[in-house]
Amino acid sequence: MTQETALPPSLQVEWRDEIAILRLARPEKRNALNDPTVLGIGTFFSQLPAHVKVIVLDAAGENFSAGLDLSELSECNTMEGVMHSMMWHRVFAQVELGAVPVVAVLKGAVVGGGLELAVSAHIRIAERSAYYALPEGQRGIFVGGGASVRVPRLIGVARMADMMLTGRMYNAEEGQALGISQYLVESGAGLAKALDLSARIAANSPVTNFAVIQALPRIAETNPHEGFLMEALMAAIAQGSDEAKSRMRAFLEKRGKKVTEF
Ligand code: 1HE
Repeated sequence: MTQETALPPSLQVEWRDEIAILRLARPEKRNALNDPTVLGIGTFFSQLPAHVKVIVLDAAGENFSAGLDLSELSECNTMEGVMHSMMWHRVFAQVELGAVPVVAVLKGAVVGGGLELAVSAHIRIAERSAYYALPEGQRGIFVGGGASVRVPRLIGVARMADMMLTGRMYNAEEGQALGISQYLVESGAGLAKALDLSARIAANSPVTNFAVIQALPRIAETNPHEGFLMEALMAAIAQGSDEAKSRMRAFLEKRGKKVTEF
């Protein structure tokens, strides 16, 4: 596949067997997200080769992303504004509810639309330089890339409201304590950690990874009545797979790893 030729210069891809690294590559503009970049992320996710099992979302330079490219804020009318926001929603839904798990490496500015992209990933590794902000409040706009849905899942409505109303920022340590990131590493160590975790994720059964990214968030947000049924159906599908059977047999025959050895 010649996917890289279809992507804008603000995106780079590195293929490492089962792991694909998608890198925001516009450091001179702090990886601000212009339309070609957002659409390019969508193109990347929609053309993912079947052998790829994990995506690492990385960024060139010192910052993950300074959010929406403010130079592109044109005088669009209301409907164009709605459609633009929905374009971001579509692309970030491809990140969150695509075929494979996504591991994001966060550093420096993770702000506005940059935070919206980050929270669409499944695992977030923060380097100590990372900081989080939603400056939409101060710019006279509102979030439009899914933050009102995904950020409160992690930190609650009250904290997000505080970020937007007062311009409050959280540093990497605070973000880790609040649950924005699942891992906190030294500056420069994020990609290595992401590749290490990605190798573990790639070693899982694809059915389990599918269930975790597709079924788990839906079950968690639906009413328990339907959630329990969805869980039971997903559990039966996973257990019935050949891969699950051979993994369980391997453990019972002392060939599989113990939990403490993973
Ligand atoms: C940009 C952008 C951008 C930098 N759009 N060009 N996002 C924001 O409100 C954040 C705006 N950016 C900043 O506050 C700062 O750039 C940073 C704190 C992130 C980094 O500061 P610094 O000192 O490292 O860089 P800089 O000198 O401010 O910026 C370097 C260049 O990047 C400069 O361009 P240059 O041509 O003068 O070199 C900046 O103009 C450019 N740049 N950030 C465009 N965001 C779907 S709705 C989502 C809504 C939002 O995301 S709103 C939040 C927007």
